[in-house]
Amino acid sequence: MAALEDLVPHTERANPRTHGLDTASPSQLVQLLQECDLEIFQRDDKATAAEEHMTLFGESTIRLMTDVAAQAKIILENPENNAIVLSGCGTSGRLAFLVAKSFNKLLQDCGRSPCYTYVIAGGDKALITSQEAQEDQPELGSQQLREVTMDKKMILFIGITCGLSAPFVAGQLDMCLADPGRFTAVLLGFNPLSLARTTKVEGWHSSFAQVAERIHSRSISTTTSFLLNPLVGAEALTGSTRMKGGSATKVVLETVFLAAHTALNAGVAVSPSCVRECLLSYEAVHKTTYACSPSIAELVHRCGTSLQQAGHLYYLGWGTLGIVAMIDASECPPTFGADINDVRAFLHGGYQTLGIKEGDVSSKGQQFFLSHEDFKKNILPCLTDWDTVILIFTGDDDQLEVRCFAETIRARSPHISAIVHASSEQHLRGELESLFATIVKVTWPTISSHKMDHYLKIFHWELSTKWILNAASTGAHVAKGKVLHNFMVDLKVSNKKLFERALGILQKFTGQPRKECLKALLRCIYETEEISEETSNADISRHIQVIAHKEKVVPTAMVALLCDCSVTEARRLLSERRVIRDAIEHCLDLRRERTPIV
Ligand code: S6P
Repeated sequence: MAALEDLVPHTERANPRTHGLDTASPSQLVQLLQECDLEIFQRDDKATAAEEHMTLFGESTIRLMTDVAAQAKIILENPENNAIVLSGCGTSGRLAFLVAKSFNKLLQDCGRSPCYTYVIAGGDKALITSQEAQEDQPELGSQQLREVTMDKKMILFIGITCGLSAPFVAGQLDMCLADPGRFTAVLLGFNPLSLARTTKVEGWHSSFAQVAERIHSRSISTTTSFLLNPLVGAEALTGSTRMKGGSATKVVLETVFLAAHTALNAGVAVSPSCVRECLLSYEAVHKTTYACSPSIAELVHRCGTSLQQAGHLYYLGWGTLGIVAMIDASECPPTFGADINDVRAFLHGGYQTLGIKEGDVSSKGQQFFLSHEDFKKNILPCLTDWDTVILIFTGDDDQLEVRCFAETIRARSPHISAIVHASSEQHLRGELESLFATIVKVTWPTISSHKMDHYLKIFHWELSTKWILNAASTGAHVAKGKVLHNFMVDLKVSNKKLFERALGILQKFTGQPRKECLKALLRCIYETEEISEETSNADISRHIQVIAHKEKVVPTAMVALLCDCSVTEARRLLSERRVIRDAIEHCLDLRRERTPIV
């Protein structure tokens, strides 16, 4: 019989390396993230059953990526009539957007028509703020796919769902499967097929696993369907697929499309060696980035101090690195239950640089203010000593402009840091460097002036920035006490996946059966001690709607279970400690005292 842990999807497993994440110092934390990120590039040497242990460098993965690139090449031969659609929810959708944007630019640079497009659950505003609930809606997914492909002849659709779980993507894949004459469907994720989500999608005909199974069986005999699901190891922060899942998504997609474009430009077939070489170059990014571990740890420390003192983190980025920063900031509310103002990103050129379908959406509210000018107008005048401002730029950006901006900020706050990417030939002016209290300077080997190499360089810098900012925002929330061991306990339960995760966390830390945990969770959601039969049996979507307006629901349920007390009492106990982790540790200690081990 399979052990219980074997039934948990890889993307939801606790990484054994990071059990002590919550008590790690900034440099230990960076070391742990370095080790976890390296797992993305693990080799197939421990492989037993081919499919169950497929890794990024595994032969079958490289073959699959080559095959998908060959399909992409076919589409790219006629970009006016065809389309490549990348789609996903949350981080997966944001990366779909970023990758589509980059490759459209590459096409335009080569004098061709752009043919990449993206779909993200929740629409363009989900690129900036989290809209997790739409992940649960398969019909919305297919409807949006229909809209962007209406007038297209042939479509390569890549549905990204790290956990092989998002119903939004299932709806789209189902639609592609129904029309193999037009659609080639690729499912990209990081779990084995056997661990795809099996729960039936509310109000729909199938589970995600059933759709994934159909993709897989069709992939055996045709080239209209592919299942691309290498394993990249568990996340450093349990379930936080924005981290490794997101990085691996970026690596896989960019490798596939770079291989396709290279073959197209050279008029040859896509080669597996091109795919392999590209993957190797991404592996080298890991080395180059983490060679800066001491300065990344300094940055993590500074960001942690800010959040501990109720200060804010402000990312000010240039070019696509600014978009990477925007993505990192947008993930903090759903991941850490953070306030939208805790971590904010501002982009040089604002909506013009972002280039989304809906254009400038800043009229939707203050959280959609995005440009450096918005920062100067709305944030700078109220900057405090507890805030940290991080400038993110490259040796290709205008150093004079960066310096002027840095000086303006410096006049208000000493806590200004920088993440800078430059080739070994590019030098930062001393007067610019001296403005930053902390600087993560990533130095890259000089590359050829070939167009493809230029794009690859930018992709590398983006990934490197992603790793550094993921470390900064995760480390800062760890310092704030949001994490217990390697579990985020104060998660915002905004969709079914997160509802399930919340139940798993309660079971793990309280040792109570699922039924009791569900009861406690419902008591906290509805703030009552008596849960009616009707509420117990209601669809999870109803509970999620109620949770949207509540704070600290999971920690409250955990305290109620650990201390065997009412919701009101649990809320009181939680409020006695400023840090959630301390409050829960205290309850765990109390319980140990009550039930000593004999
Ligand atoms: C995870 C992130 C989420 C996920 C989203 C999609 O750290 O906060 O927004 O990206 O839930 O997940 P998946 O498994 O479908 O890619």
